[in-house]
Amino acid sequence: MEQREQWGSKAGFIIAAISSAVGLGNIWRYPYVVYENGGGAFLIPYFIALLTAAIPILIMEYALGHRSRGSVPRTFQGLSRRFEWIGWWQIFICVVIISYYMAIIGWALSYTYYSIGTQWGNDPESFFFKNFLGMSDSFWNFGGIQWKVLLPVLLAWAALYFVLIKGVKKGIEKSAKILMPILVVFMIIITIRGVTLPGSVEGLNVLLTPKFSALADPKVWIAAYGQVFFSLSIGFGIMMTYSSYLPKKSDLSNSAFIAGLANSGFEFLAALGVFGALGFLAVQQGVGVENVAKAGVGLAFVVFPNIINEFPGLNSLFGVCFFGALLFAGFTSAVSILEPCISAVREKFNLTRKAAVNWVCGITFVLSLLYTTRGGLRYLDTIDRFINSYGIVLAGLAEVIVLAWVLRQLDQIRDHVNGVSIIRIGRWWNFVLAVVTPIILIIMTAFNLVDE
Ligand code: LEU
Repeated sequence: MEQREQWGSKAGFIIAAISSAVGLGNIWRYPYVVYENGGGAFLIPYFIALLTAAIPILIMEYALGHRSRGSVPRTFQGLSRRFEWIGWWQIFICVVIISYYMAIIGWALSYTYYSIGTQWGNDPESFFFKNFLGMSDSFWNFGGIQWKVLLPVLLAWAALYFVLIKGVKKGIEKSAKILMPILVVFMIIITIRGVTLPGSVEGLNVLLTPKFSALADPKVWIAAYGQVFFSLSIGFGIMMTYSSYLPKKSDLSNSAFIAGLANSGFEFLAALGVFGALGFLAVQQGVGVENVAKAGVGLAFVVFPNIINEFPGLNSLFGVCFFGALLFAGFTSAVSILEPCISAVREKFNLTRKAAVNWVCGITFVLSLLYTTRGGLRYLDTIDRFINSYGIVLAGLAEVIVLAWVLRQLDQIRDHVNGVSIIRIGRWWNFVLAVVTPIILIIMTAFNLVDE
């Protein structure tokens, strides 16, 4: 058995953790989820979810991984044999997510290229659905593989494989250190340009005006928790796996606060840029923001090309920044989605890293082909909603309940965190995890199920 890998430095771990958190969720997913859940109404549940669940769970996952120094199933098995299945459930979620995540990365790669000279033409909507995805009008006519989608997806897979095979320090950490600074520059350009476009205020109003009535809707709450979990990469083993590669003496709570706040900062910056740009488009077309932002999963690939077409200058440059940001953010997150699977398979079957990477990439690659078919977008939409509203939220809930109530481990975990961290965690953390998070999640999930 090879030796367990480690990060090169503490900064390397934090950059890798942030690069996992900042992903398609921040740029592609957040704006349309905000939009579908009442615009500004979403912000209140979002911040409540962040403070009452996401950051406390992140601290817990860092501690679990750091303490066990093993894969996710092994971590749960180490707590109690009865709960190894929670680890495998989380691995399953990673497998489901990566298969569609790679499709979107493939789209982003193509669109970075199409941005040069705005190759989508005057009708980006039919370009995206008909020309690029090759979808037919009839719902049941799913058809076969769409080559235009498959090719960029293949390229993205090749790059991903290259990084993963190189290992934790030379692959994951190094790629994050190269791509994150570029991403930061792209994001700053998008945000500044987005909020300074004429009409941007209209879009920012939609984002920032709270609607308290929406707080009564369980769907909005579940969407907020789902988004926060997805965006911070918690509830499905990623952060646990990343922290399992930390050296023994490593600050945990501080890292969790940095990663959590950096991710939300990014998400918010991206949202300002995106909504500013939506306001601009609405004003250009003389309609309300709600009329331009209705594209759901396709928002980034339909509405953004429209925005770029209307741009007062440097269209191609803005396009490359936007889709390039999507591409790089997505790529470093894709790396992190596969690492828990690699680590789990490697330990379970006693494989070398190379063999584990081959198996995991091979299987998930084949699954991802589903989304390169002509019906890919439809599958993607359904699976993304389902895995977020139930898969991730329920996995997070199961984790919290088992640790807080069944195994009663919270005090030990908190001691572990406080033993290595500068910022000490108080008893509020136990209360939030044992009481607040489960109550909100159970009630909201029950209402949501009844609703559906
Ligand atoms: N946190 C990532 C994102 O926001 C997703 C996760 C599945 C790695 O896109």
